[in-house]
Amino acid sequence: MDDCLFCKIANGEIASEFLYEDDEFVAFSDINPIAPIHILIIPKTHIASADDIDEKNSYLIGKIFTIASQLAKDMGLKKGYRIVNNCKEDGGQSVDHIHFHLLGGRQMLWPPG
Ligand code: IU
Repeated sequence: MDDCLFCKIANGEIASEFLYEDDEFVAFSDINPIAPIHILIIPKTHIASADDIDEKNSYLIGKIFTIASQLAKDMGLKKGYRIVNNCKEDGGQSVDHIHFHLLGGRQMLWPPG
């Protein structure tokens, strides 16, 4: 999508250091980290939110969790981590290109705000 920030990061229009990249995904550090490790994993294709997951694209979600697990190992998150997806306005989504937060390096709290 032309005016999507994360599409521009994914296609290289906006320079970013990728911690992971393959044909379908990129992962990069969040610009405003809320944990010692805070990585965003996004598909290169534009999907607005989790609300737009359907039978055709749902395979991407499994791949995202596989990438998160590998990144967590790479980052040494042996004690665990959290994967978060915020969906639409009430879910706290601020960038309308589906993304999963990989958070680690501190004790996570529950419930989230
Ligand atoms: P959210 O789930 O939509 O709220 O998460 C969006 C994240 O994107 C948030 O943690 C921002 O700090 C992050 N982010 C970024 O990493 N780079 C940017 O240029 C912008 C937002 I705008």
